[in-house]
Amino acid sequence: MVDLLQVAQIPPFLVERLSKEFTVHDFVAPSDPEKQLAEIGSSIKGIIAGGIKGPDAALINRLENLEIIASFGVGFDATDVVAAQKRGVIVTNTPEVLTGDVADLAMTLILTLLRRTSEAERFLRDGKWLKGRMDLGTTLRGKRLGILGLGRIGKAVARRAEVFGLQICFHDIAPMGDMTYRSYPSSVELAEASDILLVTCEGGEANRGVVNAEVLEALGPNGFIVNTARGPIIDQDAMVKALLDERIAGAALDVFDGEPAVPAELMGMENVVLTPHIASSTHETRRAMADLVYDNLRAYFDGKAVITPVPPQI
Ligand code: 8YV
Repeated sequence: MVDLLQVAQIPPFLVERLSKEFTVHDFVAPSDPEKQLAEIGSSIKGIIAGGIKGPDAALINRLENLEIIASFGVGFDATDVVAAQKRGVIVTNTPEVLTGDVADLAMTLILTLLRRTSEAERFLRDGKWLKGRMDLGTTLRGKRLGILGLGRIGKAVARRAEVFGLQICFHDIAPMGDMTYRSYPSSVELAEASDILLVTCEGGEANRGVVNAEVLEALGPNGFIVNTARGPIIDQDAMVKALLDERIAGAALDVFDGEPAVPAELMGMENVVLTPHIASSTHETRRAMADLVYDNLRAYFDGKAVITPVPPQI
């Protein structure tokens, strides 16, 4: 059986399925990685990675017989794709199958943030309703939603958001051709034109800190920020500071820089909605993602073309 190295947590049912046809070596939290690699490193032909945890260049280059990295997630920033592709190692991800659920969560966060439903539930459970009414929320209708990164997920959110009466605008580095939504040439200009700034662009070094203090300043004291992409895209310290100083109105975040750790300051803020990276976490989507990881590996080791290769990054 072909040897695979599992470097990230994936659903147990996927490990079980793969284990029937491959030898899966658990390398998620190795107690002695050097020893384990000395024993099995040369036999490893495939890596199973995750969206948040993937192999770095050192591990990729250490595995001399590595041929494929199958990542459980659409974002592949955790894997050093350049190091892999330089060596001719194929990398696959799980696009499309999670788009709908991620877009649904983005809408959920926007609604929760503006209509204050998390806060409302805390208000009720804490018995505060018995003593008075809760403060008012903000309507979605007529508000401007600025989408930073109008890819598959950004477009899926835009379609949903239109139904709620939001006006869509965006900034993307890729040319968008006949797009009817208004485009802005920079993140700052997009933020200036937005009531809600939604981050749906790719993660990775190129986009680290794209939403910086200047962008948050442009969003302004009535502006909300929502992130379903990757934590490091937002300068987290700048965002916390902007929230503390009331220079932005609120935030809804499914991802964090350094997750699963979340800045303590955010925990106590009523105008902040926090979810533990659950955008693709439905039974149906996780099954579909798992099937795609399996199908990519099976296709590759059967000598066929993989289904969802990550495009060349070099
Ligand atoms: C997953 C994700 O939670 O697809 C992605 O890029 O971030 C999420 O769908 C993650 O990949 C699980 O490893």
